[in-house]
Parts: sequence; structure tokens; C-alpha cells
Amino acid sequence: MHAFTILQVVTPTLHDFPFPVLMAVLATVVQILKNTEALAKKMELLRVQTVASNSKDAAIPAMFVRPETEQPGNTTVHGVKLEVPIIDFSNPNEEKVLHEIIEASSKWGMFQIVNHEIPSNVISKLQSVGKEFFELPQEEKELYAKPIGSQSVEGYGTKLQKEVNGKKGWVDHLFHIIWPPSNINYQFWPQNPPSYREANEEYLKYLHGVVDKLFKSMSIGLGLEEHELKEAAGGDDLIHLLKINYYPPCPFPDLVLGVPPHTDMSYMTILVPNEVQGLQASRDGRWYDVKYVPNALVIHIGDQLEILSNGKYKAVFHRTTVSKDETRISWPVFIEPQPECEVGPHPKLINEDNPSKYKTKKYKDYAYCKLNKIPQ
Ligand SMILES: O=C(O)CCC(=O)C(=O)O
Repeated sequence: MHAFTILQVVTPTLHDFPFPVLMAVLATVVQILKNTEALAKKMELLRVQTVASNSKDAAIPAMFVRPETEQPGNTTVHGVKLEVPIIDFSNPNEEKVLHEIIEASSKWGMFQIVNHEIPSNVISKLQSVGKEFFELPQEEKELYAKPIGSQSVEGYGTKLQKEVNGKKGWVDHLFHIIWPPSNINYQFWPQNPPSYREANEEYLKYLHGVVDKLFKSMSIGLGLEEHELKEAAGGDDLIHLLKINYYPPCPFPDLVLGVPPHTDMSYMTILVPNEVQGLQASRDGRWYDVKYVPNALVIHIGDQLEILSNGKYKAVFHRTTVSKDETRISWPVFIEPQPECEVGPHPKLINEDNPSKYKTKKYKDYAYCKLNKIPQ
């Protein structure tokens, strides 16, 4: 007899099983699925803040311990603070400020701005409401958790990067869009403390001025009219995505990282840190602490500006470390294109002598590849 025929004869079909057996199998499958979902939920809800409060001076879970080649204790150049350019926005010599912004964006991809026009009480307010949110009871913070399976990054506590080695950063976070109004989802803005929204909106009002000044300067640096770079980037539709990074103290700061090494996907990022040291930048393949400058805004050039400028401005490779005794908190705002916006080198920068160095693609496709570690 033919092999296929034998198989047909001996393979039982569903009809061969008694109904109660089928129901029992079905119930088992449903239970397995439920358990898997519950496990997934539990993993999502594992917050570093909770781990930290349970592991004072004790061991920390292995998932946070970096391989030796990545541990900050081994890989930081100790005793040297990187003096990234500090640019004084109040300098009456505007030409000098312009030159400094262009130079820092091309050579460092990172700089700090002092005497910007954001009043210190506006920044203190932004910081205190963010800190108060993270100090709420866990159940209250979970009300803002990123919904499971959501395609957006918005929400509390989610792990953004798929880390290749399965390691986890010593950090919790909250993401929400603060601009433009049509992209805002207030469900992710904490209602407690009650002044959270007002403090964030006040900060945003001043932030617009800084973003405009940076785009204008960088536009001139590319030989474009001052309005052209921001216009090409998305103009008033540019997404401003606020993130709060909350890095609790860690008993073994030399073994863990906060945020792993990366460049930002944004055009640029404007970051307010608290006073606890933690930001590091890579220079010539080595990791250095970036000096904390009181009241300064830290600017990172991101991937999209490197692309739009066809490589003149450089996205900065950076990471964060954590402290043994203190909580570090930072407030980056990522200035990003809309997901459907196509980003590629600015057409006025491309010619026979300067061919395009980057692909032009929709930002959402860029982000998908980057987050899933797929080549662009
Ligand atoms: O906390 C910092 O200083 C940097 C944070 C950062 O790089 C990020 O959130 O992507």
C-alpha cells in the first residue's frame, strides 16, 4: 500500500476523540494561554524602582548585570570629565554663538546651553512634578502604564530598546507627547500631582524658543536660509516627545547601565538632568562622563539631523550610568518627525560632488528598523 494511504488510515481525526476529552484538551490550551499572558504582564510590570527598593546592598537580578566588556566600572575613562562645548545664549556676540552651535553640532553632536531663556523656576517646576509622579505609590503610577501590545512608546515604565543580550537598563520611564496638540494623548499625562500639566505646558512655551534658535543656526550652518531646515524637518508639526528617566540608586553601579549606548532617533534632543552625574558620551571609542553643569540644557544631535544634513551634523553616541546612593532623573524632549514624514538628505545639499549618504525613508520605517535592530 502507498505510504500516503497508510497515513490516512491510521491518523485519528477529531471525530475519533470523545467529546469530554476534546473539552479537556481545549481547557488546558486556554489555561496555558492565560498563564503566558499573565507572565507577560508580570514581566512588563517589573519596575526597576521596585527591584531597587528590594535590593538595598543585596544582590541584584542577573538581567541587570552587564557583560564585563560593557560594565561602566571597566569601560569608563576615570578621573576625566568630558568638557563638551558650553554655549552661552546670552552672549551679545551672536555671530560667535552661531559659530559655536554649528561647530559643536558638527564635531561633537552634543553641547550644553547656559543662560538660555527658560527661567530656572520653570525648570524646577518641571523637575519637581516629575519627581513627585515617580514617588507616588506603584499602583497609581501603573494607571499610566503603556498598554500591552501598544505600538506607541507613550506611557509609564516600558522598556524601549530590544537589547541584543537580553539585559535590562537600571531605569524606569514615562513618555508622553507634549506637542503638537493634535498628537497629545492626555491619558499618559499624570493627573497627580495636580500641577503636572501646567508645569509641562509652561516648560513647553519656553522650549519652542530654544528649538527655533537651534534650527535657525543649524540651517545657516548648512548654507540654507534660516527657516529652511525646520521647514524641511516638519515645521510646526514636529513632534516633541517628553521622556522622564528615573534611575534609582543601585548597590552595584559599576556593573549596570541606565540607558545602554545609543544615538537618539530624533532630529535633536533637549535634555534637563538633575544634579546627579550619569550621562556619558563616547569619544574615540572610549566612554567619558559628561560634566554636569548647573542650569544647563544638554543638546544631543540625533539620527534624523545627521541624515537631513547629509552627515554634516553628527548624532552623538551616549549612555548613562547610575549612582550608588542617589536617584538620577532626566527629562529629555525628543524633537521628531511625524511617523509618515519622509526623511532624507535636504535636496539643496545634494549634487554631483556631494551625493546622498543616507536613504530617504518614512520616519516610522526608520524607527521600526532601529528599535528592532534591523539594518536601515
Ligand atoms: O539620562 C540621560 O542623561 C540620557 C537619557 C537618554 O539618553 C535617553 O533617554 O535616550
